[in-house]
Amino acid sequence: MSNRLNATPNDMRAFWMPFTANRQFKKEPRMFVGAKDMYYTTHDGRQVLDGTAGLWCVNAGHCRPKITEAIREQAGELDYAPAFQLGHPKAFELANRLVDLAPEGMDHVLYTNSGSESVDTALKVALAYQRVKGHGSRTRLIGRERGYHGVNFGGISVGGIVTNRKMFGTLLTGVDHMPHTHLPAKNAFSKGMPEHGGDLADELERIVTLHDASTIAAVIVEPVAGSTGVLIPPKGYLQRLREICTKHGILLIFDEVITGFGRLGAPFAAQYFDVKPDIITTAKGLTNGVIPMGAVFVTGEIHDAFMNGPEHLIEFFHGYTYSGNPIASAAALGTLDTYKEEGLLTRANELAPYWEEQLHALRDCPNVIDIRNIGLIGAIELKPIDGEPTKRAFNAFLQAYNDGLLIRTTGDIIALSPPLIISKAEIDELFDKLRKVLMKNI
Ligand code: PXG
Ligand code: PLP
Repeated sequence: MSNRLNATPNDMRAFWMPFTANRQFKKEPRMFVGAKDMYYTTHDGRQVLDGTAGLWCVNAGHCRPKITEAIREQAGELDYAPAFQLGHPKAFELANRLVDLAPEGMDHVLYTNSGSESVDTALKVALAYQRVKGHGSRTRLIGRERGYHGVNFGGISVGGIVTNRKMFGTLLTGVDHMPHTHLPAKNAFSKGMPEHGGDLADELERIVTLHDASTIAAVIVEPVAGSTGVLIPPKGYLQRLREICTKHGILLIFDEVITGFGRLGAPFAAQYFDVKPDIITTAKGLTNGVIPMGAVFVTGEIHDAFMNGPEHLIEFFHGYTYSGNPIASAAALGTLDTYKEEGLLTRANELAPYWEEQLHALRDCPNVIDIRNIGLIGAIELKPIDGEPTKRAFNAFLQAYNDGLLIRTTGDIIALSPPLIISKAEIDELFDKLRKVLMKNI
């Protein structure tokens, strides 16, 4: 108890915490004070198995030496370089390394500092691209119900989570949404890609007919929706979206903030599903979550369309003070080295069958109404408590935390996405702990 008093600040009022039940938290704080590999250390000295890679970002596990060292060295050598009209070598080295990992033809990257910034950057690139190509009437953006694309205005406009949108006015105009693909009545307890719902991609055709293709710039989707409760694309769905976009001259943006950097067993979901978008947004796993950084990948065709006009003029009026920040770039290089040395970007492939088996073994636990998985992602959907939606899953989160396991919940869904270094023994530990939680009267 004395530890806890030492580690917990006396006054926690000033920090208005993000996406947090602030009053509940401040009455009963949950603090991490250390981390190594698969485990966090809490303020009261307990080890907590990281079942979520932080917030889907610590793909190589915690406090990895190559990353820590790269940051330390860079901080002592070049701390900051202006991002506009000046450069530093590591940002270029990193961009080359990144395009080598990306699907063929995605030859250029723009840097950001988060997934939300990556999304807004991608939407702006798409609109500006249509304009420089002489298609200035293509101003509409199409998202999807239950999509999560971060919290900035562009991202919540194309996003489809009501609570993230309803307080914030009219948002971007000219946005439409496709239906989501979550069909529990047909697909519950699917392993991998569900059988039913591929035809929902044809809803895009309907939207195109309604607005006319000449008004639509881009479609943005998460290949696997994470935040909104792990919605896995039905068989054929992403291929069909690609066909419709190509047919109508609409850009397809994959938001790979969660799926990027090995979560499914390939560097990007685009490769895993063998569907090539025109733009990919990333963040999180790019630096192992350690330093804020994102990257937006675009095709050579998109990039080259901007490289016109007098050479002394800026080609694209967009960028951040910290785009390609030296310490972030160094952290990303250390991360890519770690991924490469340990084969982490394909490791989820090896683990997926065992992961799937252990996850689906929870099917007999009380209140479990669906289980789904892909790559090293799992979701367990719980029956909501009557009149108190979200409470059962939140109770599970609190119980798991107390029992030494970090899980993530959204609505009444438990999402699991451990670091890609997890061992089979740690997978066993994760599901043993989770089973005990689910067996309690939560
Ligand atoms: N796009 C997608 C697909 C995301 O999942 C963002 C954009 C925004 O990224 P930033 O870096 O601005 O947060 C995300 C982020 C969760 C959870 O538990 C998911 C995210 C963030 C925090 C928690 O599901 N996704
Ligand atoms: N870069 C990174 C970060 C990787 O993880 C990998 C493969 O996992 C690669 C590059 C490709 O490396 P190699 O040419 O050794 O297969």
